[in-house]
Amino acid sequence: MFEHLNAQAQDKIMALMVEYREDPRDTKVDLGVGVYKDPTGNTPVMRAVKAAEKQLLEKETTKSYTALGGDPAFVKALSGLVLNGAVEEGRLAAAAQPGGTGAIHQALELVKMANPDATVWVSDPTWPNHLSIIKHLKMKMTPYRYFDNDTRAVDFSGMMADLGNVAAGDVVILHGCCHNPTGANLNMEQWKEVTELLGAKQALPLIDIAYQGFGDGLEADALGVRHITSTLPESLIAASCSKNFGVYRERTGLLMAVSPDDKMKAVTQQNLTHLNRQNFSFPPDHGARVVQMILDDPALRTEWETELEEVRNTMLGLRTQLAEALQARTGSDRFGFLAEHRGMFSRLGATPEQVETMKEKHGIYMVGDSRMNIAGLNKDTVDILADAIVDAGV
Ligand code: PLP
Ligand code: TYF
Repeated sequence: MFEHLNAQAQDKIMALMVEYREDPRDTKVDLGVGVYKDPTGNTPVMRAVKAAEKQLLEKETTKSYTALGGDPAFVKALSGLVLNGAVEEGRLAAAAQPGGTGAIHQALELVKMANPDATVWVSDPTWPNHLSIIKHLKMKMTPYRYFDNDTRAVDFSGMMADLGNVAAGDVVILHGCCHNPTGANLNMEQWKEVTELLGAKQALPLIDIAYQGFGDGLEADALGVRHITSTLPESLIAASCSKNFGVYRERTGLLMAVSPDDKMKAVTQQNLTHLNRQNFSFPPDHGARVVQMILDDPALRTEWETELEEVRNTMLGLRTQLAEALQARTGSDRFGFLAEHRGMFSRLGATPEQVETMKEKHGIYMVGDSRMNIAGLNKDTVDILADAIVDAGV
């Protein structure tokens, strides 16, 4: 039987993680996989998460099944964090998922059930897992222009021109904030134009929001998703708690589906629950419960928001420091985009050869497309990176 299986392409980001671990140099710098790291290089359990887990250990009286769509209190709390009332309850169906990835997968399965002919439009570039999930589900896919390699900002006119070709019933994946891998994001005016275009085309947005709170703040990062979901009759939102709660391995996420009215919401909800049942039955609960406890308890919530703000400001500080270090070394402002980008990532714009040089010669690990995880830096390694960037001739 298994001789009929084909070899599979490996996940390049995960492969880089292994390569980094095996590098014996103690000066090495990991800018690969997208996990937040504190200045000592540790990915901490957030203070509010620890506190909620302690409470849970004391108070939890059962580990019996929850509901197929996940714990309703979690669904309410997380949908509140993302949408904050932008969509009426009577239009919002939702089901908890194993991480943001689970939510994206389930969203696309739902689309396939509703419209097997749908083309899925993805930004060029996008998170590689979008591409592999679409391929796995045997769906049609078309990229739309997104990143201008020269300015390292969004190529908005290219994006709008390409999205002008979407057909009714197609799906357009948008990053809610903190675009992965580029770090270049839509402004509010641009969100409005995209919303109008998708509305006119009768296309369905699927908003992947995995970094709420990592860009400009919890509220600011959700303005795009709130605008699009409150304006269009239908939309899908895949939310992840992996990064902003630091619960990566707990697999905590939510798929939300906005329908035009309550009748359609009821059917959509049945389909979301149905998909959970087919794929894994009950979603994981531990991370979801911890997130719900934090969001619903004012003291825990304040503690979490405070730490998230520290995380965000640390990354912003590193961005400014790196842009300044490069300005000082090159005498040019061409790396100023690093301070403009938001979230964990920036695409530096180096060639694969330059990326290789930085790895081999300087022990700096970034993804082959020159995506850097800014959180992998600290005050001391910024200068090492700036020297390497100049030395590699970027
Ligand atoms: N979407 C994007 C763009 C991401 O970068 C991630 C990252 O980890 C996710 C979704 C979902 O992550 P997870 O499945 O760990 O929640
Ligand atoms: O892009 C990243 O680095 C994160 C983490 O298969 C990640 O989103 C990377 C690869 C993967 C799952 C998560």
